[in-house]
Amino acid sequence: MNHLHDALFAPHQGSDRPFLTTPDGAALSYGAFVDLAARYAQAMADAGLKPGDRLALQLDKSAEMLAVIAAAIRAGVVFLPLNTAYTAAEVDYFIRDAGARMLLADPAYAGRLAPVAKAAGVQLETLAPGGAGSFQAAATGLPPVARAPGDLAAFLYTSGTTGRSKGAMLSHDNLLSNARTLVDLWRFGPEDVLLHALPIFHTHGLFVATNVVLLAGASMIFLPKFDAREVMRLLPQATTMMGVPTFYTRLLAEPGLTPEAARHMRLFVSGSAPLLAETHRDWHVRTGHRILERYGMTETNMNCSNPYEGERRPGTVGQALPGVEVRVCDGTGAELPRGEVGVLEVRGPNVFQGYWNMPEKTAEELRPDGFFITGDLAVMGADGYVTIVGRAKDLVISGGYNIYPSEVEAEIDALPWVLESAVIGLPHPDMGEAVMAVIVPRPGVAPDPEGLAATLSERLARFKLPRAVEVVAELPRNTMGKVQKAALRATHKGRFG
Ligand code: MCA
Ligand code: AMP
Repeated sequence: MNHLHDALFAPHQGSDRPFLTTPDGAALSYGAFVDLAARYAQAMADAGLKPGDRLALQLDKSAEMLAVIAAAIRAGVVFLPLNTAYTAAEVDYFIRDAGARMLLADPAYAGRLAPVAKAAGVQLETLAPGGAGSFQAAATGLPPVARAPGDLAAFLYTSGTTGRSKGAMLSHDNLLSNARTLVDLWRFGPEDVLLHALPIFHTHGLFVATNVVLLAGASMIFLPKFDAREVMRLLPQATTMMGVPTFYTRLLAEPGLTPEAARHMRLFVSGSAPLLAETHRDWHVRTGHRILERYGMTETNMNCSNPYEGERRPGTVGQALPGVEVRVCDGTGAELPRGEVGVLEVRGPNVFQGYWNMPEKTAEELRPDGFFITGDLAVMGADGYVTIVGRAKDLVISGGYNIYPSEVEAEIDALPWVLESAVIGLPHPDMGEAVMAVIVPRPGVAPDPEGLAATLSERLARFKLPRAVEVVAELPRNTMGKVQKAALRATHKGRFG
């Protein structure tokens, strides 16, 4: 048996039913998808990839990318999907840390990735829609390789508040158990058509959206990226959509968003960042639908959800999923009474297996009793509804992407004109939060705030770049000498409107 393959892919073998359609109307059947995955799996084996080897992917969103992921699962190869915005310097870290054997990239990225792949001793291959690229499906398929529920399926990299990015190890059952719960809870079935506009290198677009579709035998309209007009055009053909809050705020700006336009829809899901209660209410007024907000993390998949039937309470992330335990604790892991604010901890079959090659980091965040410390500050009501009220971790979430201030500060501090810096997240009408850098220049060296973004973009993905920069004489500090980011956020809070 291959735990994930048997549940997600095997039932669809030979099926003519549509798995996905693209905006131009082209359709890929489930049978063709499973067949392609089997042949990519054979190509992986032919290339020398063995069960347990790591395969890094920096690919534009496509059906082929999904087939490669299905192939890795079939072949027992551990895949690590990487944001296409990552620079060569960022990819360099991931392929070395994961000990990747192969890096499969879009041809457009191969040029910049070739030097880092070579230096790291990682085989670089290209994949392109339509079968172009050096990595080609084999003529025949590989039989599924046996994988137990606890075997590793994927590494997803996530940063901590300090230090290096960590590879969260997710097992076959972490992914499958969560997808099963969501299909059930959100009532997904074969008649559903999911409008898929999320990227597929993160949990939301890949493990939540795609795995739920596969498990339910539903189909999806697969958009290369989110585009409000395109979503409006295709909405009448869909029954469900999953998105980050920015999707919903941008769609609210579309005059065509009416109950009529959303008539075929049965469910809108939001997550990855806080959905303002105001957006929830505006959406209801405009469409007649109440957005279902849920809460998750890379390390845990989904933890909490508002109900399908019952009250979808604006500003809350609902209750713990069936089979998942959540508790609000003080810093020691002692549970606090309902109504008190503390750190949210989670336990269940969804919780990851630890960080790759980082036993100390794993021990810091996973308690001996199996609870994972999320770093999110929350309060739980008497009825179990959870409200996320803040973050104990220094993290900015912009348009659903995580940006770790410590990583951006380290790059800024390395510049010759900078003495020190503080990177903060400020409210932003479109992205929820956006990044600002407050910089103290080195005495006697001319500051160059205008050139900052261009310099940083050589090393950092563009979504991490500060959208505002302020040069100051000194940073506010408390008596312990620690930079007071809350004070900085208060000073600059209106910066992005
Ligand atoms: C793009 N840019 C951004 C972001 N996206 N800047 C800050 N934050 C962002 N999220 C920058 C680009 O670098 C570019 O800058 C400029 O904005 C325009 O780029 P474009 O690609 O056109 O942007 P967009 O199409 O407007 O994208 C915004 C977006 C997208 C639709 C909100 O970021 C998106 O699809 N986000 C979803 C992220 C997601 O799936 N998160 C789930 C993570 P320049 O001009 O300088 O080059 S999983 C997770 O968090 C957990 C597990 C969970 O609970 O789900
Ligand atoms: P990631 O590291 O990409 O998995 O991001 C996980 C983080 O996203 C969580 O720890 C939360 O801070 C945040 N998050 C996800 N869903 C929600 C939500 N519905 N409301 C508030 N924050 C959320």
